[in-house]
Amino acid sequence: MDDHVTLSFPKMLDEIIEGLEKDQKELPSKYFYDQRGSQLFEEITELEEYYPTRTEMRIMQDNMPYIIRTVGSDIILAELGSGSSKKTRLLLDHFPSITSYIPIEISEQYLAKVVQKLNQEYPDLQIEPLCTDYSMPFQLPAIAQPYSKIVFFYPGSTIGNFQPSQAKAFLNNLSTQLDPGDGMLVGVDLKKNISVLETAYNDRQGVTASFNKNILRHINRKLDANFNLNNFRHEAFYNRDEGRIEMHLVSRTDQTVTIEKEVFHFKQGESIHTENSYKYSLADFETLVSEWFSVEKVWTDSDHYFSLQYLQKI
Ligand code: AVI
Repeated sequence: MDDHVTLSFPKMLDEIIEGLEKDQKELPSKYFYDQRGSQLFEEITELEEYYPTRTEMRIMQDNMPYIIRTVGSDIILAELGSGSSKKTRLLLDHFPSITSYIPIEISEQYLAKVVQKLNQEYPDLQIEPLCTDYSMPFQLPAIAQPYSKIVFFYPGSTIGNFQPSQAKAFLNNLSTQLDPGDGMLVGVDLKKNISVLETAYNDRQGVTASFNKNILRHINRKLDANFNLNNFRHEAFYNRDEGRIEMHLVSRTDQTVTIEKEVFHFKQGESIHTENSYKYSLADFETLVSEWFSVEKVWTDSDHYFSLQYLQKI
């Protein structure tokens, strides 16, 4: 029922085996997001400790007229990883000049549900959903209606889940779809006090821990695998040298796990690295994007925890 992520079975198996064969075992963080994982992530966004979502929403609410003026009119808005499109509604409600909306989402089910709802709520909006793994090269659907520019919307600092080299490959891929003058509205989490960061990924209720462990549950369900979730504990810490929060699952004991007849050994205390969440300074982010985009405008909150940035294709 909840075959949420529409990736082919052999690809998933290959990626997982490749990650677990490394000296520092790792798993691709996209496999957090089956139906349960997407729900847990929604719960994370509501947690008191997890500041990014509400801070970004607040930045959008506080600066909406300015954002509209900067982004321009008659645009095609293409949202990467549209999920529940909560933040998009904020744009759609204030931006009558969005002529078409392209939600891009890996999860077919999520996408179908959201499109159905948006069609009811915004009957005049042309919606062209695209179901794809946007971390791989993809092509935007052709839009018949006239428009002035294409703007990618990439909120939530999901760009921080790429390593900088991956982020560059991703930006390069996006830029092939854009003409000079097109743009991107992107949420970027900023460097800050380490305790604020570590608290955000170690919430008291343990929702982030469940989200982290869900990657193992997802693998058990999709593949013939036998991870015992109780034998792993959640760990999240800020790696100052790399400028990122790292999430790991640490083996509580010496154990073996079988995935489709492949056997993996875990020593007590050995970890699987499951996610990176990079935190940028404004200058570092500008450097990261500079080959393809100029930073036209940056909006932040009063604590400078988070930024929403408008980038223009050069
Ligand atoms: C989706 N992404 C931006 C989240 C983040 O903060 O890196 C995923 C997440 N991981 C743990 N909590 C939230």
